[in-house]
Amino acid sequence: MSKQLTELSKFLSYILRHEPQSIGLQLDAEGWASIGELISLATKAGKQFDRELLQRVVDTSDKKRFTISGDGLSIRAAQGHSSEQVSIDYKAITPPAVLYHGTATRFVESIRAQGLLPGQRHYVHLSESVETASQVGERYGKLHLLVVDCARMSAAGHEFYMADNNVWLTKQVPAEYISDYTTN
Ligand code: HQG
Repeated sequence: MSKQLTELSKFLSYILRHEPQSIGLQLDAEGWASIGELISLATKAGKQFDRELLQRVVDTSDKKRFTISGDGLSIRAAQGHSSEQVSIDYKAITPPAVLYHGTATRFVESIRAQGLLPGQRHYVHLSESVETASQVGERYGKLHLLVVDCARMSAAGHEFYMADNNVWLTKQVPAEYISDYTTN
């Protein structure tokens, strides 16, 4: 991805996940923003781009971070929200028996004590593949991979959701369902 596209992707993540009000944008509860309004408010705030560039960011995003609505008029971040404007009505679905979470070694002691908490975001993010979980964890330092026992969590009544881009979400993961990833 070019520098220009990466920069726009980061701007869109910031606006559509965290701080829409910083440019005067209102998202609906499902996280959608009007593309026309987004472009005009961003331009006023000094960040200029057009519909074509926006489409290129959406199409080339490695994690499919953004979704454009069927009518082509709206855009939302698939997951990762912290904004109070957003409360997506995800439908609970049955998760695979296990999911993975990559984190940094320095967080592990606290995770063992408190479980996985969403922090600023609305949900804890989990991955189906060890590879994706590894990439997520490596962003914060030395990687530590955790395995979440979703079968047991599900049986105990915890709900799981899947974002538009196949990232798994759950409110939190109590410590009893977390173990270290081992290859043997
Ligand atoms: C950790 C990226 C201490 C948690 C990825 C993580 C993802 C705790 C960090 C998405 C804890 C939160 C989300 C506890 C959790 N004590 N640390 N009790 N519970 N943590 O960024 O899952 O590239 O909010 O392990 O692909 O890393 O931005 O969550 O290390 O889908 O599009 O606290 O962000 O997407 O960090 O990443 P984050 P995450 P993008």
